[in-house]
Parts: sequence; structure tokens; C-alpha cells
Amino acid sequence: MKALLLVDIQNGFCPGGNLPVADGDAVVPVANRLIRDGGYDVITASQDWHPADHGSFASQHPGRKPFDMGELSGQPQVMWPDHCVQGSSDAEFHPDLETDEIDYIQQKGENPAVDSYSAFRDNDQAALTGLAGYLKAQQITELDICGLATDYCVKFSALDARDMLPDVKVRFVSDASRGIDPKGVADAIDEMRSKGIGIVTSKEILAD
Ligand code: VGL
Ligand code: ZN
Repeated sequence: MKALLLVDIQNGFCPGGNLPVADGDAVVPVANRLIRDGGYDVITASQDWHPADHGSFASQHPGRKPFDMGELSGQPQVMWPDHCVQGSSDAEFHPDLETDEIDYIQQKGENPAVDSYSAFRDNDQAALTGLAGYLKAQQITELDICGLATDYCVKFSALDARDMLPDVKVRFVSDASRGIDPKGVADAIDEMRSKGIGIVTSKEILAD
């Protein structure tokens, strides 16, 4: 059983959004091809879904500017611009993403006191989402992961998948992903590779 995880392909991370990733919308046509022709049995997607007073927002920390380093619940935390607020258009999936075939949507980042880059659990690893349980119930053996942003939510989702689904072959789909910081992306790919995550392109998947 093969599964695809589309990470945070939302307006907020695309040009015109509140936390835009350069070229973020370029992942949409690639994701659509994977959804249609990637041979997946199960398609899942995550959605960054913050309350308006989320503690990762610089606006909640007097004197901090977006992209400063700060603290959240005693942990170092990037201070983000307000983004992906629940129910706002910023939090919607990109309008061109073909969402009809998505079997399971995992919203995350709802607890104002902790950030949740990974679609599987909060950054402090205390609370799990339902995604790992869902994928286990589907008896998946392969999981391909792509989306936004490579150096944050895609990377942490892939590392948690590797950790929490030990019998599943996990791969990162590079051309269906974009990141915030070029150095961060290169480091993220090195880290994923070193932890046993395969690095593939959509071409290789679509050729199979
Ligand atoms: C993300 C920063 C803050 C992401 C989410 O989806 O990569 N990055 N919230
Ligand atoms: Zn966020």
C-alpha cells in the first residue's frame, strides 16, 4: 500500500500568502500529477491551522519582529508572521490543488502554546495527531512526502514518519517541494538522507 502526504500546500505558503515560500505554487501542478498518476492507494494532506493568537506569531510577543528568534513554552522558536489562521483564506489549500482525491486531512498547530511543524506531532513531541494511526490502519508500506516548506514542515514530517512508522519506506519528493531558506533546504535534504529517507523526483515516481 502506497501513500502520499501533501504537506501544507496552502495559500499562506504561496506567493501572495502571509508566509510565502519562493515559487511555492510551483509544487501544485507536480502534486496534482502525483495525485492523479502516482499510483497511490491513499492520499493524505496536512493543513497548518492556527488560532489567531498562536504563540509562534511575532504579533503575540511584544517587541519581536517576524523571523526573529524567540521562545515558546521554554523552547527556541522562530517568530513567524501571522499565517494560516483557522478559517481564513490564507489557511485554505491552494485553489488549483486537486483535493477531491484526498482521503484524510490532518490539521495541526491548533495549540497556541506549542508549534507543530510535523503533521505527526507537536514540536515538543508531547501530543500526537491522528496521522500515524490513520496510516497504520491503512497498512501502508510506502510513504512519499512533499509540499511546503522543505526546511520546516516537510522535513519534520518526514523525520517523524521515519521514527513513528519504522516498517514504512519513506521518501521525499524534491520537485514537489519548496523551502523557505536555500541553506535550510540543503541541510534538510542532507539530514533526511542521513536518517534513511529516500530522495526522489516526481519523474521517477511517474515512470514506475
Ligand atoms: C511552516 C513555518 C511555520 C511550514 C508552518 O508549513 O513549513 N513553516 N508554520
Ligand atoms: Zn505555522
